[in-house]
Amino acid sequence: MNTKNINRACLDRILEGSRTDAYYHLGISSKDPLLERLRGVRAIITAGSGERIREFAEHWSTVNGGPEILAFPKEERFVTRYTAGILFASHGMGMPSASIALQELMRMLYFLKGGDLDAMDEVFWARVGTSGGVGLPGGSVVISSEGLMADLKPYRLLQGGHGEYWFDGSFPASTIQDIIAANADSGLSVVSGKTVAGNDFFLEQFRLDGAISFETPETRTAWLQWLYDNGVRNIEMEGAMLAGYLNHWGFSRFAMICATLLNRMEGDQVTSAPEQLQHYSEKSRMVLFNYLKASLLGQSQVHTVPVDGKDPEMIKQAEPDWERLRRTAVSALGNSYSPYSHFPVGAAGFTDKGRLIWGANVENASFGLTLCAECSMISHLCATGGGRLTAVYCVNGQGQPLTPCGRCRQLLYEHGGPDMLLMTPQGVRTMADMLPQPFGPGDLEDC
Ligand code: R2B
Ligand code: URA
Repeated sequence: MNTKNINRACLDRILEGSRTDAYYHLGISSKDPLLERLRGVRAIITAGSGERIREFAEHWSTVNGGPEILAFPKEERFVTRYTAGILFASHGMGMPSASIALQELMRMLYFLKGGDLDAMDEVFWARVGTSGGVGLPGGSVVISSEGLMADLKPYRLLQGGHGEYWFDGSFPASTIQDIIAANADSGLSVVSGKTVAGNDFFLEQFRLDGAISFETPETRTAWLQWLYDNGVRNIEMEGAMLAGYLNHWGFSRFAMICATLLNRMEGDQVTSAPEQLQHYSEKSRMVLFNYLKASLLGQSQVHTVPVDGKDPEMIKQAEPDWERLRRTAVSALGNSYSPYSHFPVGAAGFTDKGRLIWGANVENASFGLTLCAECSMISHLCATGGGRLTAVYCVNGQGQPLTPCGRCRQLLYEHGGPDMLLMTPQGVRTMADMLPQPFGPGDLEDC
């Protein structure tokens, strides 16, 4: 936690008892006996709508065998519930509303944990919401890697006459990975990408259908394309502030999980039937709950290293340095030649002799002759001494794992064989998993 950024001068007086804190918008104070029952809180889950908060609390209670759901008395602004270690709180729409809820929740957490920064840091935060997809159809689930404003700059506020306060909008990468891993076998379409938070649903989301509109179809399309090219995958209204404030205090585990209601590349109006929209939002809840079950209840349904008849412990011991591979693949992105797709890809691998090799995609004006990052990595392998590939990591422009295309699986198989490990969006897999019933060098042996 970032001690210097916490307003301890004020908050410690509440702990000492010389002041009572009024969490005015949540409708409760630090003297309320109800709060005593929240001291064991392990996660704070927020959503825009109060109705969703009620549903989340019901679901979480059911998952935990039906413990009591505690309700905060005031519901005029926000709806707040607590059950089985999780505080569920609504925040309304937009950053001005959500920042009020968040600041009161952060203050309350400090009070609940008696100012113990380690205990506070163990708490997981999430916002679960809806959004407009950027190049993604309705019903996708986006786990945000970064929250940015509509100009792709981080969240900022006026600093009384002296300039601006800037906030870091990044979401912790390890939490994103864990959420993706917890959903690996869920069948849900989960992607990670940057998220833009618009201050106005219409104007700062470049809609043409508002009561006021400054855009033309051309400026709207150009903005959305610019977002897409910069790795943005969805648009909502709170994420830049949320990540900014949680980073400011230095929390290590927080995330934003939003369902897309439409593909903004195809339109402005949300026209799907209410049942369809409900079904879309339900997906983001399921993604969150799979993670909560895995991380809080230890009900890990996935996140397994494939065994392939081997002792999983042996595989774990031989675990490659995935973080080093990831960093190398991310730095290879800088060598990508992708002027046509604007979709850089980096790849990195270890050989059986411990050599680290890498490559990036190389496009061609003919399009069809484009070389994937894995092709260039394998050329690198052969050109610099060869060897067998033991572990490979490919990343997209956001540094998230990317699954090799069919052709590249064949190339990787040739140089790594069935036991080569591959990092995928669903966790580590073997080549045998990724290319079942392969054709390989062995098939030519009898010829
Ligand atoms: C997503 O949906 C709401 C607007 O419809 C807003 O709160 C958001 O971030
Ligand atoms: N929420 C938003 O903020 N934007 C959309 O397009 C859809 C939901």
